[in-house]
Amino acid sequence: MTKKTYQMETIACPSCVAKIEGMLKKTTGVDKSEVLFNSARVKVEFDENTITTEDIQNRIEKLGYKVLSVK
Ligand SMILES: [Cu+2]
Repeated sequence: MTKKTYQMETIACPSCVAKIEGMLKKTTGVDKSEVLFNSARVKVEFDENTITTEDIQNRIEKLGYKVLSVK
């Protein structure tokens, strides 16, 4: 399992949290995810053989949230 933290610009409201979490739950290869509203971070544990760091970033950005950095 790989663990990455995606730093977002902002997460505007709790429904954004639900939207991002819902998407990650449905994403094949993602094992665990946590969206931290206050720090605007998304923590993801995933199987790198199934999905890449960039794929996850693209999926988050497709929902309309800019990812500033990943670590
Ligand atoms: Cu929102």
